[in-house]
Amino acid sequence: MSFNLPHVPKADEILDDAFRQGAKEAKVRRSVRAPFKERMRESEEARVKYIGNSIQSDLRKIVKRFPSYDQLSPFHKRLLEIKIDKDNYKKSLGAAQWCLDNVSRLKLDTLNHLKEYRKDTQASREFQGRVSSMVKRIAKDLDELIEIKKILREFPVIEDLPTMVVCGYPNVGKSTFMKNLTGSEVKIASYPFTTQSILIGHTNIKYQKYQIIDSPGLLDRAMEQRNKIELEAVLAIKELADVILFLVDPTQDIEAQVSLLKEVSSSFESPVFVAVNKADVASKDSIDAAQKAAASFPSFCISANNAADCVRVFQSVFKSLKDAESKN
Ligand SMILES: Nc1nc2c(ncn2[C@@H]2O[C@H](COP(=O)(O)OP(=O)(O)O)[C@@H](O)[C@H]2O)c(=O)[nH]1
Ligand SMILES: [Mg+2]
Repeated sequence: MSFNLPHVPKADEILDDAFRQGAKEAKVRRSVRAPFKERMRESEEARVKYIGNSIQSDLRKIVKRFPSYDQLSPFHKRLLEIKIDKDNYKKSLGAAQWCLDNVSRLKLDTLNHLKEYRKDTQASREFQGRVSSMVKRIAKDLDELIEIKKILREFPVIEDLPTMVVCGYPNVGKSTFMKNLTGSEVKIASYPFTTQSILIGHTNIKYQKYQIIDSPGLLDRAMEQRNKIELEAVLAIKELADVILFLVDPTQDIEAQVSLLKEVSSSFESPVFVAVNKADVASKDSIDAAQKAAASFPSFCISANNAADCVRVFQSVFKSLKDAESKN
């Protein structure tokens, strides 16, 4: 999901724009040929209408185009919560809605009043005072939305698709696996608030589209080495993973890798599959040792350099998920 977020003006900017437009339109009406009172009324009517419309248009864009918190995916909710208080977000959007509703109502009331009591241009002045204070009342909320927009704008684009998260030590072949599975079409998106990024790829099997995610720097080292923000980012990934594929490189330290494997599997609820990689170069002994160490997980033996191996593993993993689902 990527968001099409509007420009969020500050309170002063909203008012300056609105009053400038109102003044411009009022001036045009004042100079037409008509009795003085009639001109004044029409001029003030135009002012009220244009001030109201301008404020309404700014606020409507905000209310319509910012996603409501509840509409966000669990992944995006998590990411958002790393940085901001969700209640603040709800409150700020609520404040914009409140202001929009009140300005709209007051505009209609004032226009009716001006129609009915033709001489009373005082109503226009009152309108201007009241909308000013309404917009000023939400100044802090607008500032908050300006900050939230910066965060939302950087959110990685994640689709609601069956998703495999690939993890394992550095250099075990995760990127190679993704590249061969997706035909090199891997997008890089950054996490907001961390220096880390996530790699997102897609592949199709029998008309179903799948998403594959690698998060270098996050799921390739021990949890205690991660700072709080990185841990939160790990939790966000947790929301995305329908299944985890943990790659083990038997030519590297197996014990350390299996310890990470256990950590990952205990912090995620999703099922974990293991692929012992680099079968083309690793010794038979080391492959056996890796498979034995990971014996409590369903495992494969592959060479990620070989695209057919990658596809086979991917298909078997999702097939066994489907089989498990239909049994339940
Ligand atoms: N021989 C061999 N090399 C592999 C295999 N898979 C990956 N590699 C190599 O291992 C290195 C690290 O791979 P990469 O995909 O970047 O690992 P990542 O850090 O886990 O993403 C690269 O030089 C790859 O070419 C494999 O199955 N066989
Ligand atoms: Mg990589």
